[in-house]
Amino acid sequence: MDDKILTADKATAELISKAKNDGVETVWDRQQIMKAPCGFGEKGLCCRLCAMGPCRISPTPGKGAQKGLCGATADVIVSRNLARMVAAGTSAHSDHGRSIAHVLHMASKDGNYTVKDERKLLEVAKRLGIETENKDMFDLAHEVAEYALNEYGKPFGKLTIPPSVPEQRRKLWEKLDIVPRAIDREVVAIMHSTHMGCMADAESLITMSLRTALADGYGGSYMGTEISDILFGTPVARSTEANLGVLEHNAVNIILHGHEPALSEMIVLAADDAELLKLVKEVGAEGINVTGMCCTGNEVMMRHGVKIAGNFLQQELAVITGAVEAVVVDVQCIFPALPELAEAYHTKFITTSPKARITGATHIEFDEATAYESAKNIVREAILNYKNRNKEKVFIPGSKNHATVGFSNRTIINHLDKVVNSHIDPTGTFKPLADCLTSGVLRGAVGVVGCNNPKKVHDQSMIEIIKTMIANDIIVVATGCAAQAAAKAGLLSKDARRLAGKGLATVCELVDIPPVLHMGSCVDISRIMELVGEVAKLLGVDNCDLPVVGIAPEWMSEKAVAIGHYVVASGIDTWLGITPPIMGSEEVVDILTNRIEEMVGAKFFIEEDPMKASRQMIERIELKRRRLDKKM
Ligand code: SF4
Ligand code: MSK
Repeated sequence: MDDKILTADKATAELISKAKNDGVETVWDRQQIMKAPCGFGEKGLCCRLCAMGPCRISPTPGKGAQKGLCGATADVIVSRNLARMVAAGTSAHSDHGRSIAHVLHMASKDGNYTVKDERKLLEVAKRLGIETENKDMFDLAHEVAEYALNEYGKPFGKLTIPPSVPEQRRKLWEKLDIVPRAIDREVVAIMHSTHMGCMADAESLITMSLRTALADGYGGSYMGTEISDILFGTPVARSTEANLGVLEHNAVNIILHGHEPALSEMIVLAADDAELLKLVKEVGAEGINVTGMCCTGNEVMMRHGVKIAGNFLQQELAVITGAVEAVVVDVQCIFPALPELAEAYHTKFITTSPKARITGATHIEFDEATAYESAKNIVREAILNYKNRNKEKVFIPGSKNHATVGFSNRTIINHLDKVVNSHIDPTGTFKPLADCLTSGVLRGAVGVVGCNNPKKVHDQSMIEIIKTMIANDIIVVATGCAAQAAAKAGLLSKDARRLAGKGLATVCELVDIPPVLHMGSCVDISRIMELVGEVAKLLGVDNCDLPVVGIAPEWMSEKAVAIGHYVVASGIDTWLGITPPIMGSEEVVDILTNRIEEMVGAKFFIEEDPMKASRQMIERIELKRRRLDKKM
């Protein structure tokens, strides 16, 4: 590997060097071996949907093949490929939501899973139109779970849209015929329409993609968040720490990686089990240090303050510290490279889900019916592995930062109510926030979300963008790996107020919040959608009228493509910091970055330079402010 700067994070840089010294490979080595990505694939121009192909369209208009064997043009091929990304992303989030709904369905008083947040259960039941009077809490929980599960496959009708969506937006979706039907149906509809010889019209495919993505944002993901809150508690503000420096020399280090909280919650519980703590002593360790990575990390960080070991591109580096007894994974964002890497150290790489089995892993299937016992077995494996740690191979970086996390919407409202009329007359709404936006004390809000991608310097774009936003009095809400980048850079600490403009710093001081609010995992972007919708409703406008934008500066996953589509369909301009595979079709680019605005009042911006993207976002926020002023 040359000496190119690969990361903005010191701990990451130190461990990339250690990897070199240890003679093990990381994503950055594989990137170098891969050389430049395939030019056709990069532009979305290759099609392998049938066995007459694969076909690829020349990226130079008028030169070389301009159509596939069936006559599919670049516009058709690019839009079909993009629609399939939306379908895959939607299915990942929504299947996560489904799993959590199944867990709620098995919740019971004395079982492994119970109801931690009865208030949330009642709120969700109410929004779904389920009678709550005189019902046993668990009967109600099971009814909510059944309702949720039916949303996936109901044969008739439309998805139940949450009340946070402003009336104007709901009507617009109806007019455009993009209100989703059953969640699974929308995914299947895309898979069908993109089958060889079916839909061959870019605009129609993009419209379908919007509908499918809305099934994710207001269906699968939304329920993933709400039901997790019911089961495990709605997050409240709490302190934690982030970066690989949270690993401990004398403890059994366990990394939880993936997405679904059903497993990680149980591991956190099992790590307190008296029998296991006795075993810890027997193996000569001082304790069990459970830490998180990616979104399952966010879930347990929000609810228990579990420390974050790192974000997406640090998953291999955690193993390379030589200090991790077990990496325990469920689904999504897990490198298949991990088992081989773990072999080079003493780390046990443990898969737990039948949805994500990985060759070379130790598979301990996590059974929700016997969740606590399954979790104990997994933790026991980690403890027993402590004796195999080779102290000479250990390097734990010193870097870690303090963070305040746990900003669910209820927590944000509680904080807002601490100020205006505080205890005397709490608003119980986002009104104080809406007032700050209309008065101009806060210029706007930006959601910074999404993954890391080795095409960019790790974490750098996210950090630069967040710093620029808060300096310009724009409050930041963050989820996923972007939130973890912010945590590692100290931007989730109250101390980061010193980097904020005067207006934002004052608000943060009064409300007792950091300038960047950690709102959770990737499915928790539903929290952001709810927040935006509620503020719009308070002001009597649509989402697209608010000075609010979203950005995924370093995205990589298909889930991010689905998210981008539902955020834009919700009326929120969305910046992509990595160019999506659409540049092979001028038509698709024009629809997504231009004409779509006439449909839904928002569009995509593609800008890889974080400073340019920041300037564009500020301009757009100020434009929206001027328009909002005229409306008010
Ligand atoms: Fe080629 Fe058309 Fe088949 Fe795609 S669907 S592989 S463009 S023939
Ligand atoms: S974990 S989807 S790398 S944000 Fe949600 Fe991080 Fe992206 Fe996975």
